[in-house]
Amino acid sequence: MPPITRTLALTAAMALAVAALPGCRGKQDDAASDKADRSAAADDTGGSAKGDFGPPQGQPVDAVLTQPPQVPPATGRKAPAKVIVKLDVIEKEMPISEGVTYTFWTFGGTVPGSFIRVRQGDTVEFHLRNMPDSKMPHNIDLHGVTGPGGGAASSFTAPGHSSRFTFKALNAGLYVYHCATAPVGMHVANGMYGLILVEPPEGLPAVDKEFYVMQGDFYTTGKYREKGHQPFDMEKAIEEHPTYVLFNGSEGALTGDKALSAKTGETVRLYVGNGGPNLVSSFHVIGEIFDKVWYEGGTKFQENVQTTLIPAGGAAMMEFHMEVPGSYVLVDHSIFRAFNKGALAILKADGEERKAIYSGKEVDYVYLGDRAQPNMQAVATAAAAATTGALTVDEQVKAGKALFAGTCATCHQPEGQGLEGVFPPLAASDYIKADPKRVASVILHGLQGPVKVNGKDYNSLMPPMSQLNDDEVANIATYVLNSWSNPGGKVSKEEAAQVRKSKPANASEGH
Ligand code: HEC
Ligand SMILES: [Cu+2]
Repeated sequence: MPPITRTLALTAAMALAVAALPGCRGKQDDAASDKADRSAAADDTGGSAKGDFGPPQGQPVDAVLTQPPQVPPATGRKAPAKVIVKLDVIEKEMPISEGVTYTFWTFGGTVPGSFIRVRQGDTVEFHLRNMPDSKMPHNIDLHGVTGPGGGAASSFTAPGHSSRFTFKALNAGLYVYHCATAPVGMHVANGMYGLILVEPPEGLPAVDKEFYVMQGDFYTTGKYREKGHQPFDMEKAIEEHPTYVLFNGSEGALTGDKALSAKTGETVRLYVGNGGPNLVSSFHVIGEIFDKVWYEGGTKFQENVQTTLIPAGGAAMMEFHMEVPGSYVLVDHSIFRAFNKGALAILKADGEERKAIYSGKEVDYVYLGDRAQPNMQAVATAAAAATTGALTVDEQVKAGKALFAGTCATCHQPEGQGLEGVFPPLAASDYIKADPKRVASVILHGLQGPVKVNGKDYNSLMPPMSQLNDDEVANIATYVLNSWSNPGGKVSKEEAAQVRKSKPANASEGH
């Protein structure tokens, strides 16, 4: 028999055997069915039909809500309880990147919203309060709710009002919640999402560290990192062309001194959600392998996973044991999002080196980009000064230095010394000296073809860096001009904007 036919025949035989069971139960059949029941129980929780453990017992308890990246402690409960959740909707302006602000709509004042943790079988009394100074009505749809709209229909809340509804958490799992007020996409794009964990009755295995991370895509009228206040861009949102893709609602939310931290020898569990509104996340941690992934936030785990897919409006839990100290970079492996839209966070592990496991060096600027710097404060300071017209060369140089590390140093090296025969030096470059204006042009339009720098010939290609905004080009160019014995000078944001519109410089010009 060919394999497929044999499988079919077997399946048919099994179906017959199962169908025969209830009718004639001999001793042997009993044993067989017991075994079948037990193995079925092992890989089937019974879902919502088995999730009602009766009425709540004891006094009502207030849910512990935490701000990201914190996760509330395990409930530790062994019986169903009545749990009160009080969540406030707050519309507020917050940074989305250094020197860039955005009007977020939030659950609990943060993006993502407060983390909620309950136990399967709990009765949740949900209070949603919309702050009086809000401009919009809001509601909440919790994916962990069994019932039409997931709570949305019962929770429509005008500014200055509050609403209340109750649900029983029948299914264990990690669930997204979000606002579902029209236009739904806009409310979600403005940051209205978070996670609710419904623990299985026996709880989750204990780990050393738990973190709450949530991805979201954002749409601003200005370019990526264009400074100042940036309004929401509905057109870009509909086209699904995000300006930012972020973990925890702002660039740098989880880098520098806000990086997640752990120690070697510890087991880390991440609760990762994806608020969308549009993108699916290819979630990956550079330098780690997930020992376990509870894919889609469900009950079963897969082991030894590199990258896990998290749908918009979905979540996953993952666990790994930390062996080697250093920086681990959380990314959406749709990789332009990590390096050009902000989807990058850092988990820093402290501990003893373990050369037998990993002999290499710490992850460098190739992966960390400009996040290798402890922070990008200098960039924000420069941008703020630029808007008031008080920007000094010194501020530009500081900002440019931070940006250079993540954008140019890969090729031209951290001190601008270049790499002989491959990347020309920027330090004491006679090419720059011959015409300092060329720096901004080379940055924006790239350079190709033969070029002689300090007596050495190069014939290669520098890709245009037109993704940088005018501020960034001005600051990097000013930094280069004022470093390593170059002639000095200053490039303004306006000049950078002009160069962007002008035609590229020819590499061989002037030589
Ligand atoms: C991917 C590698 C790469 C990156 C990143 C890069 N460059 Fe270049 N750059 C080159 C190469 C290669 C050349 C020479 C091109 C040629 O042969 O025509 C060059 C040439 C130059 C030159 C003119 C020659 C000289 O040495 O004076 C300047 C100025 C320059 N780059 C500045 C920058 C700045 C500023 C940045 C960051 C915004 C940057 N480059 C990023 C590869 C790179
Ligand atoms: Cu809303």
